Amino acid sequence: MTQLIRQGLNGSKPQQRMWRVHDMKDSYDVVIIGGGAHGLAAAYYLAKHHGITNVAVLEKRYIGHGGSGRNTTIIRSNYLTPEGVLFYDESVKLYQELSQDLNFNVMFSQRGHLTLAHTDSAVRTMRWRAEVNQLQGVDSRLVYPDELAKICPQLDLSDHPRYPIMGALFHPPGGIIRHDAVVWGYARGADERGVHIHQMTEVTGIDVQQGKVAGVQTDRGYIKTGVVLNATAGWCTLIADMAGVRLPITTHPLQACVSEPLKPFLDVVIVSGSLHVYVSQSDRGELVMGASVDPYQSYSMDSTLDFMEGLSGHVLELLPMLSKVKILRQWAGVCDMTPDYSPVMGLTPVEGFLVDVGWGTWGFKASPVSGKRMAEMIATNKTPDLIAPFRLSRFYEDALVGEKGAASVGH
Ligand code: PYC
Repeated sequence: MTQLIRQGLNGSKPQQRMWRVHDMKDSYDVVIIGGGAHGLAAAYYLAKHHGITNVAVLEKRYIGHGGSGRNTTIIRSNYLTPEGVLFYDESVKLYQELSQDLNFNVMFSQRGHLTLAHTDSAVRTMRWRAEVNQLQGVDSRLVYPDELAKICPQLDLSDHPRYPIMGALFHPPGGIIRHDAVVWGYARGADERGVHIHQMTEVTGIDVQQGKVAGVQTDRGYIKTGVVLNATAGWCTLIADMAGVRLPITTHPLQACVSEPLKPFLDVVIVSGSLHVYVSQSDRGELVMGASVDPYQSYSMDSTLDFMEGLSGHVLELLPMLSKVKILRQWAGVCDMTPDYSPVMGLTPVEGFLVDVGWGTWGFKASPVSGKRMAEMIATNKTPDLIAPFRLSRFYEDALVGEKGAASVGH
């Protein structure tokens, strides 16, 4: 800060930019489509772990313009399936080291995560999740109102609400992070190692010849490449269509909002599947709140009054003392929903066309692990065990990874 003020006063040159602008080359070893946390993480780990640096990340707008800059920053690994728990656990561990790894503060606050249960069947699901989590070595347990009152005294634990709280899954390693910092940190780390980040560069076609990727057409010219990674989340089916690959994915808007800043009072993340809400307090004091995806398919990133009214009513059932708090802003992103609420990662029928998609409302928290494992897959040409359950072919093999019970809210 002092340095910034000094530079402002004496007119000296600003610090070096965090990532540079390059001319686009005619050819790259790997082209990653999508400059969100997933695409940038894959580029970073390709360069850092595998020495593959002739890589382009193509982003049609600015980096982090999609889900990475629009999510509600929750990190957790308290999933329902063993496959999901192991996968997200690696992500939490990578997030724990990320500030040091990137030499950039991503402000990961492991303040604990509560998934509330308001019905007998929700208590049963929380117990089930706790058992699966513990078997995989992940810290999660079922807590009842007496303990909940100590963890989060602000909650209305009385029998006044329509759906009184009966218990919760408590996951101490869960928390929140600064999502933009994750994007910027990965971008800087990838750029430092030689990756080219091309913003405002839209992919308009994928050149497939004899079943193999041969190149990518963009609005700035043609790039020759043998490997394309589709990391475009809500827009992933549009990109896959260009390669002739069909994905079992539909795109839905997901809305969120923040309140005016309040003095710090909430030091845990609260989620209620039955009420379809999640709330946390950011380091700036704003309450960050969201709900489930909109119940219609759309690429619209407009926000609606309907969402705001529904969300407010549900948040007030949990935290009635917020009734006078004002909303500062609201926004929307688009989510690539899969039938089993798990991602789709790895090979497709087109050689050289890989996917890191199907991230629905659970994608940001997987950025490090998906980046690391997709980079490993590109470098070794082998599917890492950790992501094998998420292969595209599971939809033809009757091997779905049913994760709906652990999606943060009811969809
Ligand atoms: O899965 O934790 C989650 C989540 C939070 C917001 C949307 N999804």
